[in-house]
Amino acid sequence: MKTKILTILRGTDDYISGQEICDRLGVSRTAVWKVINQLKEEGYVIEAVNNKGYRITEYPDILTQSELESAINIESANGEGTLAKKLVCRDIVDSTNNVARKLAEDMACHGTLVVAEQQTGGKGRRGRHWESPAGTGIWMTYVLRPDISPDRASMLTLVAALAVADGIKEQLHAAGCDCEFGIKWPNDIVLNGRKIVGILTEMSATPDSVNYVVVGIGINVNTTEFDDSIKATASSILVQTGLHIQRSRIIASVSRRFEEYYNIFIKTANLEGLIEQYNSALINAGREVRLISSDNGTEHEETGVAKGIDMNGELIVRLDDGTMKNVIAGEVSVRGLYGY
Ligand code: BTX
Repeated sequence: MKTKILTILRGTDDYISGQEICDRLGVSRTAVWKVINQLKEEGYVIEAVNNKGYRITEYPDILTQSELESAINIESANGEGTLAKKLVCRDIVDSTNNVARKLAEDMACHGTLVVAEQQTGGKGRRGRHWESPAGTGIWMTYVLRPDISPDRASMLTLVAALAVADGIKEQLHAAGCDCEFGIKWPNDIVLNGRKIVGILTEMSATPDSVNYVVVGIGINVNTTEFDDSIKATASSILVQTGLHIQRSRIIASVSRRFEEYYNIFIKTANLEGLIEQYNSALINAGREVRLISSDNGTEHEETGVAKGIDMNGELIVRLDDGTMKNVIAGEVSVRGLYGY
């Protein structure tokens, strides 16, 4: 009922009378009043004006079940058109990817989304650590059950990157911010040259089919302090733009975009239908890149200009000697010559 009342209230900037809420939900005035008080205790600022009704004027930046569900309901026509089909909200976990994997083993459905306020053992790629302090970031993992061959699954990371980039961009634009923001191939998301998002995809599969894929996404939203080890490269939306964007809104936008792009991807099990969009979000496109590969411990470096991705998600680079090269994610590290 809290989610339903919150959904009604956040669906309009106008006042809604207590009576209208009662009529729409078939509940008593006292029940509505109780929920309004609970919401105020959680930090919502709600104006109550005689003969007009209630209106929310300020939202707390919290990730409760009702806050997230109502934000998702408003964003995606009451839960249609979102990849966040079932929400699991936790306070502290080791890693949302670990929780999601456990739920997936227990048959959690496609579109289960695990969200936590804090991770004590946030994971990056190749065993690296992901800093996930309480209350300021988004640490979340989607459980997906795509009917594709396992060798296609890594492309889901690029689909997720596009959804995250576009979801955040939508919120930044709504707040009036037009900044240098986009994807650094294959799946880092960069704002003014700083890393603000990381994505870790893990899969359980047989040689022929995928049991499940978990896509873990970390977004530094309102974080202001970073460990010395990452200070030079990491940042947050707040630090880079000065804008304090509510985390639930970003989760709702990203989940809607992810559903849309996932459905396009799954038709062909490649990125054919998303190349244009991905390339327009790609900050490397048209810029110089350094390709660093390692051959038996010896580093090998080539430079060229990134052209964009192909339908398999490989980065097409025109090398300085004019030859074209397709770069496979994970095999070569790509660095910009213009900073991070
Ligand atoms: P990555 O291997 O690309 O990035 C990890 C590296 O990024 C670290 O070695 C460190 O240098 C730097 N780093 C660590 N924490 C942060 C941070 N908060 N912001 C920016 N840079 C940082 C990227 O791996 C994949 C990260 C996925 C994180 C999500 S959070 C939800 C889900 N659960 C989980 O355990 N992981 C994923």
